[in-house]
Formats: sequence, structure tokens, C-alpha cells
Amino acid sequence: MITVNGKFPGPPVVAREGDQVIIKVINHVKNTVSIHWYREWWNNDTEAVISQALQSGGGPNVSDAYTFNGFPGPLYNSCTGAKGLADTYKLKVKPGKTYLLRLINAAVNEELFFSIANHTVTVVETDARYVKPFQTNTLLLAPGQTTNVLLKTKPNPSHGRYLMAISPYFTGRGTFDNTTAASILEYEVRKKSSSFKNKITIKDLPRLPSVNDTSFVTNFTRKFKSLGNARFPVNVPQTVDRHFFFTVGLGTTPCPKNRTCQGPNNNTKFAASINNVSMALPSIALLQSYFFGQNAGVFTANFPQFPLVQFNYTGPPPNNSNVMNGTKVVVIPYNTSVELVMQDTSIISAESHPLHLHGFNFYVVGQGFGNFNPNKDPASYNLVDPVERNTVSVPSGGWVAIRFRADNPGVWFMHCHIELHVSWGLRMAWIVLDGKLPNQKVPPPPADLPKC
Ligand SMILES: [Cu+2]
Repeated sequence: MITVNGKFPGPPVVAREGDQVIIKVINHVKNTVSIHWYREWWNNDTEAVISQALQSGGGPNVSDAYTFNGFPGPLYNSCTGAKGLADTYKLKVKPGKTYLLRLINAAVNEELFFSIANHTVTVVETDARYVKPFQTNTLLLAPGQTTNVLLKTKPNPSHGRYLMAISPYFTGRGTFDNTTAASILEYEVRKKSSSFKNKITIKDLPRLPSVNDTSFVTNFTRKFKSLGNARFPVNVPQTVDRHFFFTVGLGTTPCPKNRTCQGPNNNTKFAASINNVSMALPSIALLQSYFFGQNAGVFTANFPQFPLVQFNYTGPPPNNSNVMNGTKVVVIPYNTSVELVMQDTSIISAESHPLHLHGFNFYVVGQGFGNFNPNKDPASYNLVDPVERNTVSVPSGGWVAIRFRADNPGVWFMHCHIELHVSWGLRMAWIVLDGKLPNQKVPPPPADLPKC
């Protein structure tokens, strides 16, 4: 098992708002590791799971459980032999108080619904940005997305325990972990009324949306608006220097000769792409080769601004679903104001893709279903109080439009936050060139950068 400082889940990092936190991370694992505050549970070696899937070209084995802070809870057979609620996460609260819950979808491959039975929460923040507060019984978080909610506990709870639950939102075609995990909200109550109940059963689970409830997801997503006050202003670019249109979705690569593969039909492997480019990982880091001007043989600066072949993106898929492979980047000048429309495709299957951009927050100015219409859809953009995020789901069979100012020079990865789709190539990179001033330039690598 991979641990952080010998602990699972890892140790908490405690900081105040505005603190600058420097965390020295040393990788003692023999594989490449990206560090997030993550968990979806394979009772197995996760590296073996993904490498087997990439070999066969099929989907990976699905996880054995979802977890709350590392605990799978009472709805799964205990794998540790623990009895009762021993491997169940419990959140202890007092009646009549307000709690801030920091939620992150730390799962690897699934968007998740979250709900607390008989409680409503107030959403106040997402991806480290305040939002106009709104109330909800149920949330949806894509992998990597964070949301802070206020939970007002009942002043006179009739029950000592309420179940919290998570379950997947999935619109694609492959296999996925279609289980529900539960944890417990436990009231610490001194004086109990005669009707006070402490027992919970499966009937006390909160009602979660069905697995493909896209209309819930759409309504929920539309509630997010920037706070937009004097202290937290909305800096959405009102004019655009560069427009980009990226298709995101699945595809195929041919099966190697004399092999059978487990992709969409027996002679292909699953792949995924942006503008039909499935990104091949470079042998030298992009940032390193860019900084030293040694990009020959590492990457090319010709990532397409628009799809090279236009088609009815959400209609009947084209016969040829093969992707191109390459290591291509977009290069833009410092301080460019960018609009990027990301369009889901129906190749293999339409599916929600949570796209994550490194280096920037962006504003989500519009979204819709079907094909983006550049003549009509921009009229409905929200340029007043759009939500500011770093991960946004491209709706299944739809599109999303984002804007950001490229004022952070460097090389910035952008990828689907469904780890499986990253492995299949749904990733690309932006290079934002240096500006003129000294503080607008990429700093050199540290003196102790390993020179291997
Ligand atoms: Cu994806």
C-alpha cells in the first residue's frame, strides 16, 4: 500500500487562508506518482490494474469500493474482518451548530453524488473560490473538484446518526464501479428525548440521483455563480485575443498485429484525445525542454486550434474512430485573453469529461447540449458573475466555454480528471511565453535539479 509518512489516509496539512505552504515531497515509490488528496479503493495493486488495461486495450477492473476518508463503510463486505461500523467513517457533530465541510472528490475514475440524509447544506465555495451561497440536498463533484459547504446541524435531532452517502454519475458505455459508500454523521447529544433513535439501517440512506441523471447534474451545475463583490471581484475577460475550440472524447487505436484486444471491437484499443490528438508522453519533461530551448524531438508547437476535420460532433459517430498520436502544444504570448470551447463527442460514446487546467483558474461562461454554435451560443454567455474554477465537466453530449487570462508564464498541462482517460491520452499542454518584466518570466530550475 502506498502511504504518506507511513499513514493512510495521509497526515492532514493545517494552514490558514492566505498562508503560503511549502511541502517537500520525496517519492520513495518506484513508479511515477502524482500527489493529490485521493482515494478510491482497489483491493489490489493499482499499477497492475492500469498497466493490464493499457496492454489489453480494454477498460480496467473496477474498484472494490468508494471510501470516505479512506473508510469504505458498512455497505461493503469488510476486507479487514472488522465487525459492525469499525471501518466506517464517522463525523461527530453537536446539535445546533454550523460546520464547514470541505469536500473533495478524491476518486480516480468516477464523478460522485454526495448527500446527507435529512440534511440540507449551503454551498459557499468551489475550487478555492467563493460562490454565491445556495442550498442543496445533493452535490455532484467530479474527480479533483472541491466544494466547501456549511452544514447547520439540527437543534433537536430525532436520531443520533444519519447516513452520508456517495454514488457514481456515469454516462459512458464501459464498466464502472456502480456501488454506494456510506458514512455516518453522529450527533453527540446529552439529553435524549424518549423518541430518540440511534439505530440506522439501509433504509436510512439518503436518496441519491440515478446513475445517469444528467438533468440533475445540469441544474446543479447552473447554480454556481461567482460571489462577485468588492473584495472578491469577477475578472472574467470581456474581450478575447485567441479563440480555441477543442473536441474532447474517446476513440480507438489499432490493435498490434497478431494480437487480440479488448477495445470497442475486437481489433482496437480504447484511446482518448483532444482535437483527435492523443498525447504521447515525452521522454524529457516539457518544461525542461522548453526552458532550455531543446524541444526538437520532444514536442511540436502545432496543437490544432480547431479540429482538423469537422463533423457532427454529437451526431452519429464517424466510421473511422482512430486517434492521432503526438506530443503537440499550444503556444500563446504572455497575458493573452483566451476563450476555449470544449465539445464532447459521441465517438464510442458521449460522456462527461471533467477537464482540469494547471496554472490558472478560469471562468465558466457558458455551457449547453449538442454542438456548440459559434453564431448563436455566445449570446447566452454569463460575463457578469460566471463561476471561477480549475476543473469543469464538459457535459455528456454537450459543450462548455471557459475564459482565462494567460498571465502565468510556463508549461501547463490540461487533461481530463478521469484518470483512465488521462492514461488513454486525453491530455495536452499550453505554453505561455514570458512577458517583458522580470516577474513575468519562468524562473530557472533549482540548482539541485537532478541531472540524469
Ligand atoms: Cu474524460
